[in-house]
Amino acid sequence: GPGADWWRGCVIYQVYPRSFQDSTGDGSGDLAGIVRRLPHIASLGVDAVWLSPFFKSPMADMGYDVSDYCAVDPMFGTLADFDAMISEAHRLGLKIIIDQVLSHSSDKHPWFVESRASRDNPKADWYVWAQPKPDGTAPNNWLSIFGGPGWEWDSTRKQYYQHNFLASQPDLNFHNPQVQDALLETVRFWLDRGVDGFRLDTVNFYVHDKWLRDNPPLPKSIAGENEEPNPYEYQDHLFDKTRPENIAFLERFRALLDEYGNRSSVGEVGDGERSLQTVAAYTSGGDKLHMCYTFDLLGPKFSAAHVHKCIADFEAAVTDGWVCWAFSNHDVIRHVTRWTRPGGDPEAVAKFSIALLACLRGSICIYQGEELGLEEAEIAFEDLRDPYGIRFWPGYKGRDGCRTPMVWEAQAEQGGFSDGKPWLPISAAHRALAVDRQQRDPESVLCRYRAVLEARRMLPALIHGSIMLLETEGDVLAFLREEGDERLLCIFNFSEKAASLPVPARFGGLIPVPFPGAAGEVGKDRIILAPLDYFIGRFV
Ligand code: TEU
Repeated sequence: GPGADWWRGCVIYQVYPRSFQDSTGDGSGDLAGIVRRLPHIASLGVDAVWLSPFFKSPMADMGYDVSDYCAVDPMFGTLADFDAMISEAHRLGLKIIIDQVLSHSSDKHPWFVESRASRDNPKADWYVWAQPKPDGTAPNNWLSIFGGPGWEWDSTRKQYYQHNFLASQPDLNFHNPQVQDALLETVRFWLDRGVDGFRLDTVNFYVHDKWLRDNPPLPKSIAGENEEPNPYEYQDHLFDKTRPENIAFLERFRALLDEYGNRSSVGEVGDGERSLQTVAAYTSGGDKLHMCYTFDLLGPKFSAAHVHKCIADFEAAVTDGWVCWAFSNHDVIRHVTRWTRPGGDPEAVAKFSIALLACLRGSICIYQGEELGLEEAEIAFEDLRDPYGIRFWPGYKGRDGCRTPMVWEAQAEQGGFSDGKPWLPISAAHRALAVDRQQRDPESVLCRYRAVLEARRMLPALIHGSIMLLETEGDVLAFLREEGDERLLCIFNFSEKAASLPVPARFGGLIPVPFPGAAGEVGKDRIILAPLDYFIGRFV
């Protein structure tokens, strides 16, 4: 139907519901709070909102442990609040994308409660159960991403069950078609309520190795580098995720979405070095996912060479598929903190980053608070809520530093987020950057976000044009974005030093495009860029 391609090149705003706006004074954000703040989201000029989970949950992993896929957790409100949110979002021209955590459920989900009750109940095979080894130990060497073994002993069934994350997040058994059917029914439930799309959590973790084979031994090169090696590096039972069963489920999922029309999906693919092959397998052909994102730009690397490589690798690997780029989300250190060099200016990094993100080929996703240029918050151990951080502190401090509440009013005690005590403390540094203060300052990061996203909307070549990387010298990234007769040149100077590069003359005359914050200068035959400066030009 018309507008069915809205997701291609769209701008998504990620809301972490617990930390967006509290409307009840209990210190946790909720759906009614989101409704109140939708005008802020709309004012940014984004197309869609992705909501992290608000489903019924014991909150062991902050909602990524679902105990009822078709209910709103009372902490967040009711289904009526959800319906009100959808209609208000639609009235403001915003699509709603919800987060489906299908790979695992909570151990409090009735399916798991039934499954663990005996070895022969109707749902006995809905999770990944296995016999211990003869010596009583776990069936194989698989590990949990959140630390420790990937198996938990159950004293009733006298068997182990598998989990990739917490022991309270048992892995659903996708080899069982009934499990797939039941999960697709929950997807249908939300489609019927009018959601426009889905973010699929850990979409490459759905199907496990059905022979439960051991992972290969950890290579010395990895074991040597870290004291506590990242188990990702050797979770090979997870990693053959281009396997046919996973693809077949995604085809079923897509067929369901296509019954409705104008819906979209974005899969989270964390698959180490194989991520791009997985993205290609999941997004090609137009009959699986619409788009995926990887962790490529969610890490510490900030250089022209790194972004160049990410783009080049993506374009080479995924010829028929679509990416959604993000620099920050609820799992990683905020990018302004990751990317500001010692002695550097975080505000400059925030402004540079949004210009870069807006020029990339793909859809783009911004995470609540990044439009304020927020840095990672410091959290004391006593205040930690993330089980992953509690487990690995202080080597890894977890994800609470990027999950602290939004700041709306600089003068209000809790930044206007809540009348009660927020579930995570609000940093003083954040309060100084509150929305109301930045709103009044045309030079603020917030105003820059609005202006950059508006400029992107005015330049269709940035939304769906092709991309062609150019060779440069130094810490400078340059590429062309082309659509129809439009040919744009985008140049970003990542370095702390001024840079200059020759005007690529073979494309005709170059004139600067008025793009917010772009200050590069075209000389007679060179373009000159100050540190963290960028230039957008048009060949005529
Ligand atoms: O994240 C999957 C994932 O890869 C994370 O475990 C990631 O490695 C970690 O957060 C460190 O960056 C998804 C969700 O986004 C995350 O919040 C959940 O905890 C996880 O799945 C389990 O559902």
